[in-house]
Amino acid sequence: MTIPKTILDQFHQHQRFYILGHMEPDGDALGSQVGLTLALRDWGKEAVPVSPGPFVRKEILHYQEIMASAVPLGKLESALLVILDCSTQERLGDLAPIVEGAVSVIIDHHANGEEYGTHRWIDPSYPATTLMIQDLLEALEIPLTPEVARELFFGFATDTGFYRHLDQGASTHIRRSADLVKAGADPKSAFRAMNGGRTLAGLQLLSRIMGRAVLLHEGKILYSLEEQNDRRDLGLESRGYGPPLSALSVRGGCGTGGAPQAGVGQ
Ligand SMILES: [Mn+2]
Repeated sequence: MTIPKTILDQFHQHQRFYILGHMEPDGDALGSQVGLTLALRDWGKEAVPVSPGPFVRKEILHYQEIMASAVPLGKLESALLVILDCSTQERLGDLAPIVEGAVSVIIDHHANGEEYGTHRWIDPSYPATTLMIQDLLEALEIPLTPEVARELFFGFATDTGFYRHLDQGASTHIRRSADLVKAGADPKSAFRAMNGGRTLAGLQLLSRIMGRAVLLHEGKILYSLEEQNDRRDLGLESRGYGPPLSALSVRGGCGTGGAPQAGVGQ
């Protein structure tokens, strides 16, 4: 953990924070945003989580009501913009223009991002942005409450596919996740939040998609498609089946049986 001192100074120096994340938010973006927001409030600061949405993924729909959708421009002056899990300015969607002229801190674990913002802490060795927030809170000596721990664990769990995408080098990360459980996170509830709420129609959609799957290039690529009529036929509006990556892990393809990586750790 090497958090640039300039980043820590920004948190000490500001009183008002807007906590932003990428568009089409996932558990890591939202868990980081809400976890940091709650922790900053505990620390005596003003913090508002802001998301450009849209809220598509089933496991995060409940976040929509607690996220603001815009930053009031009159209040931007003297505030710090904290942008989490967002590798490019463009991924902020409608919120992207407010970065110009504001003081911002970018905290992200994507390796392939672009340089934007005022102060940057980018570290691809982290499997989730929530773990960076956990280290940040420790460096700022802000204690982990059960609420904050639950948010951070949720992001960690979604970005690691509930530990599935971690390898032998991950012992430190796993130990850090144990600290979250000790502070009040509940793995069983997080797993249920990630995977619960499936409908029969959602599974039938997945069944259609799997029925069309084809292996190419000696098993290195598995592709399938969803047809335009599928959702309408089944009366589905949102993506009710969850990311089918684990379902796409097959013998005879994809190297050691791991799922194709598209969409993992976004
Ligand atoms: Mn992430």
